[in-house]
Order: sequence, then C-alpha cells, then structure tokens
Amino acid sequence: MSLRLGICFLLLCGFGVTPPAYSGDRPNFLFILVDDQSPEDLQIYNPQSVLEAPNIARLAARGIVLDNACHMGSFSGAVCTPSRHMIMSGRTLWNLPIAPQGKRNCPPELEQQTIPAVFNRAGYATMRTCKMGNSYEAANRLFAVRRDATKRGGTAESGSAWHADQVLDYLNERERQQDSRPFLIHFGFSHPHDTRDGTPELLQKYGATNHSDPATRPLLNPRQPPLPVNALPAHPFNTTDSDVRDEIAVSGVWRNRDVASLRNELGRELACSENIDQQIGRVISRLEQLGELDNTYIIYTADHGMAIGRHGLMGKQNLYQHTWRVPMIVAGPGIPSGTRAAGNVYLLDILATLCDFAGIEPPETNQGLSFRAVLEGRQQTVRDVLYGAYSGGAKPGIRCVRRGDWKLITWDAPALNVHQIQLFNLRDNPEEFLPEHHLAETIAFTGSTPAPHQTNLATDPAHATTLQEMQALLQEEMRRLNDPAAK
Ligand SMILES: [Ca+2]
Repeated sequence: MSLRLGICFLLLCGFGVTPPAYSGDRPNFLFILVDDQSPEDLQIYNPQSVLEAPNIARLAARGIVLDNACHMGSFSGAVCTPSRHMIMSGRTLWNLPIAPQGKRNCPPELEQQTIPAVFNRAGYATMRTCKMGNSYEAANRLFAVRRDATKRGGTAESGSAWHADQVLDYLNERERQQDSRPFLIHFGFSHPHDTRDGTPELLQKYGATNHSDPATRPLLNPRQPPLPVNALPAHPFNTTDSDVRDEIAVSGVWRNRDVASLRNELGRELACSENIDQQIGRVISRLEQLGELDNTYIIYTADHGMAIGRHGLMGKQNLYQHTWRVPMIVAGPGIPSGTRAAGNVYLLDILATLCDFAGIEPPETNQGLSFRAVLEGRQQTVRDVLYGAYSGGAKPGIRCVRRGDWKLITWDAPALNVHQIQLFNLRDNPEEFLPEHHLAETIAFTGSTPAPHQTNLATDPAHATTLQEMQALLQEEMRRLNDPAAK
C-alpha cells in the first residue's frame, strides 16, 4: 500500500468508514462471458421473454445496452473456439492463428498479444474462471490466476455457482493480501450451453425437466416459455451443415422439433440463465462491499447467440439475428445510466475497448475498434457495415452482411446443391420471417402471424437494386477480411 493510501486507510478506519478501493486511478474490469446465449433470451432485448434476470437488468439500468453486437463467425462447427480467439486477440475471423490460412495471415506467438498478456504487462492482476476446451488455451494459460472447469450440472458444485465461487475466493484472497493492483477478472460460465441441466427450483419455475431419454418426449407444462415467434417445425432448406452436432445431438431435443421438446429446452435454457444471473448478483454485491464497484467496468456478453427452435434450428451454426448477435451490456465509470445504442460492434472489439479504458496502447496485432465513444454516449456506432461467416460444414457455407436496415444472408454449398439468398429489412422484419412462417401450419405451430411484408425480399423485383448492392458489399467485405471464398 502506498503512503498516501495507507494514511487514507488509517484515517477512514479511525472514523469507522469502509476503506477506499485499493486499485487507485486505474479502473478494474469484470468481463462476464456466458456460453451460448441469444440476446432474445433477455427481456432487455426481447420484452416477450419470461426470463427473470434482475441483476442483469440492474446492470443494464446502470449502464448501456448495445443492440447490434455480433460475433464475426466461425470456420468450424465449434463456433465457441474462433469466437473466443477473437475476443482474446482482437483479430478478425480469417486472420486468427487457427484459421484455415492462419499461418499466412496471422503473426506468430499471438497469445503474447492477447487480453491476459497485455494486462499482465500493464501491471493488472488477472484472473480467470471459465469452461475448459473450445477456447484459446495458449491465451487462457496466461491469466495469473486460472480456475477453469466445465460446470454444466444442476447443483452448486457442478453448475454456475462454482464459477462465482472462484471469483469470490479470488476477491477474498486479494482483500487478505491487500493487493493494490487494479484487476481484470474473466468471469466465464459453462452454461447455458447444453447440456442445460438446471437446479430443481429453477427448472420448476420454468416448467422444465432435465429430459434425458431419447425414446420419449418431455411433457408440456404451462410454465414453460412459449415458442419464439419465429420458430419453425423445420428449417426450410439444408443449412450447409444440417447434421452438425447441435442440430441432431443436443441431449433432451436431438432431432425433435415438436412443441414440447422445444418449450422444455427453452425452459432449461432460462433456468440456467437465471442461475447465471444469481451468480452475477453475488459477485457484484461483493464488489460493492469491497468498495470496488464504482471503479469497475462490468461487461456482460456471450460468445455467440443461439437458435433453440427459432427458424427450426437448435444450434449456433447459422447467421440469423438470434444467433449472429450477442448480448452486450456495459456499466462503469463515465457510462451514462439506462442508455442504449446500436453500436455495430464485434466481440473482437473488446480488447481495444478495455485497453482504451485502462489507458493502455492496444497491441499492433489488434484489428478491433474501441467502442468506448459509443459506451460513453458520444457516438451511435463504430462502423457502418457488419459481416458474418459460417463455414463449418460444406464450403463455402453461409455469409451475411448488414448495412443500416438491410441484411443479406447467402447459403452456398455446390456439393449439396445448396444456393439460397435471403434479403431482410430488419426495421420491418426484425425476426427475419420467411415465407414458411406465413403457412397455416406454422401459424398453428407458433400461434404467431407475421405481417405480409415480413418475409425474405430477395426475389421481390422492388428490391432488386438493394439486393445487388448488398451482394457487392458482401464481396467487398469478404475481400477486405481475407475470406477464402472471396471472388
Ligand atoms: Ca459457445
């Protein structure tokens, strides 16, 4: 402890007041990363969601919610892996060390330019808890304190509470040692990724069971969340990776798309998500008690979104809004309370943003943009165009591009004879309703009736020019970002 802080501490103790935060002038960071969560699960993004998440709601009320935060995609069915590489390194998808042409596109020893390495060098105390695997192991190893384990069970020891316990232990240890360095804590969870085994109380709340018998279907329960409005009994065409694990092998759903299987799985998803919310509440309370909260930036996000019945899909291997986007909620010093912005950010912008807040120069290898100006309410967005890719199945796979209200998604796999184009106006059709959502049997399935204009506009002659412009824009982004399928 410095002399100045020491005197302060003695003075304040003398008057029976809580001692000040030890971290001095530089801010702390609590980076919360959940595994597989659509923004649509949170009421902040989807008022129809029945998820109760009071701690996340409070965080949003203290800070800012970004509506257009995306991950850039994946060249593998394990979407988590490139996503977590992008978060840690600030590199774009095709320029990661694990990308198909990574050796050519990425400098060596990139782990030395990742979040833990950069913040260790800047004198931060770094700590991490998260799931094991499907991640960036070389970077994860660099956190000064690392307590990783995959915890997807329905008890405190086997589930999300374990991750919070690691952070609480660390904060206690830090207090005992009177560690005066600012901290960067990577507070990761293994849920709501499947297997979505919830605790008995929360499963009951959402009417769900940890269904594990492929020979039967779970029972319907009125407490289960309703089907999403854009659910379908099947995706209308081959996605280029229709038999990927998430679409056929998630325990509790497998290949089933009946109402009971989907609603039960959504109930499990929400049970796991509310548990995460409770664990976040425990850690935030402790930060407040320690006097650190006002000097801590808290970032809440997920490694990617998730379908769970939307568009007839279960997994993360698509680029619809529910899956391409991630939740992004940030609170901290200088961030106006209860605000909202489009943002147009990628997860790979996080490294630059953390550096900006900490007064650290981002590494030269970084390709992301700081979105501090958006978080502080000085700017609405950091870029005009967003690009996404999924190339984990038949090649080249799925691509998307968004500018303003317009979004193009292309699905291409000559080997499977797949060639589909979708054009959405997201202002008019934020749920990306397709012609199939307008069929009588779908309306009977979901109970939702989209407006006639809410559909794929790619074949509408009135939008032919927009389609051409968006196709050209996609090619431009693909070339700019070293996408191997660029023409
Ligand atoms: Ca994930």
